[in-house]
Amino acid sequence: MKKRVLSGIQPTGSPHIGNYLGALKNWAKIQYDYDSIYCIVDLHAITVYQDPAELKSKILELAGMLLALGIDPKHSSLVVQSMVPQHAELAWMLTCVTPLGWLERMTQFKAKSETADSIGDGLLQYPVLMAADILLYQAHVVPVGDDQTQHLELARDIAQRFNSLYADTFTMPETRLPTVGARIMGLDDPEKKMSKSTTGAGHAISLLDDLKVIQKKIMRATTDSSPEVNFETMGAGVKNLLSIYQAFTEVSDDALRNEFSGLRYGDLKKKVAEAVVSALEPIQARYREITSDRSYVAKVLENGAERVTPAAADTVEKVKRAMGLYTRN
Ligand code: AQP
Repeated sequence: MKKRVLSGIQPTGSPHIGNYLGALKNWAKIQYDYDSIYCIVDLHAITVYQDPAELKSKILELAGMLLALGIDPKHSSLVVQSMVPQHAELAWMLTCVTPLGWLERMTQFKAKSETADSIGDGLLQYPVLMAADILLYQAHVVPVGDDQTQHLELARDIAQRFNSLYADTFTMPETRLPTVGARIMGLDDPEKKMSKSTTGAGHAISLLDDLKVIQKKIMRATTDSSPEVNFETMGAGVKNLLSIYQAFTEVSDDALRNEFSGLRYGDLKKKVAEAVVSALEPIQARYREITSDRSYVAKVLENGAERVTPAAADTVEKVKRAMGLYTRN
């Protein structure tokens, strides 16, 4: 039997090249080697306020984008998290075995709660819900960007704690990071992770950005005071641009060095822009085609939820039994 892969993305903002290179690119690549479940995690999105009308259309748009990126609904289950109620059900049960201190230590919680005006409980519980997403399907492999490593460790800790407290119930998930592009940084500030929720016109490249806008953003990206690429001394901005190029083109380290050593920053940026534009152009065309029929996208999501529900229900039943909750048989 094939091993199971599970990963998710929030329908917040517009997916950017960080999401793509850190996670989404791999989803399509590995889908035929695994029993694949890819989740649009709308329950995670509402840990911060979302405009209700916008959220619903963002879910459909994101589903369209995942299909445009090559997720094949014949092989992979594309699932909206809130359409499978067992995600929330299991999250509550796992909340009850998770020490508060584990959650307060999460760096993403600390960072988000420092900038938010008021902190909802959902923001603290976010990693427990993520653990539930993964453990619900007994996933073996979870392909994510580097920013999710700590949450994945927590998911394993929660699984281990549950297994030893009650009964051996959960499979231990393994984190799968890409070798290049695991953390793409903001173009305007290469010290900060590229993020959907960070505002600023020059920060992120959305997968749906106009191709001319993409070129402009890259040409304006922050570099450093040196005029040309030096692999020994380069700063974070140049390093980030080279990572973007390498992740898009999949050239080897040696080929990258040969191609870019001594190149002036203007030429480096032109090459990066060309690589990004030529990869995103066909994706955008597929996206337009797919989303011209919203009923097709909605049908894919219905089928996805239907396909995964038996596995989700099976795990919740096991957890209930293990915890001594009332079950019908
Ligand atoms: N900058 C990044 N570089 C590499 N991978 C990244 N990911 C996110 N940002 C980068 C990976 O993309 C997947 C989906 O991310 P998400 O939408 O679930 O949440 P996130 O990590 O919180 O992404 P954002 O863009 O920063 O969203 P907001 O601003 O809404 O919080 C994950 O696998 C993630 O690792």
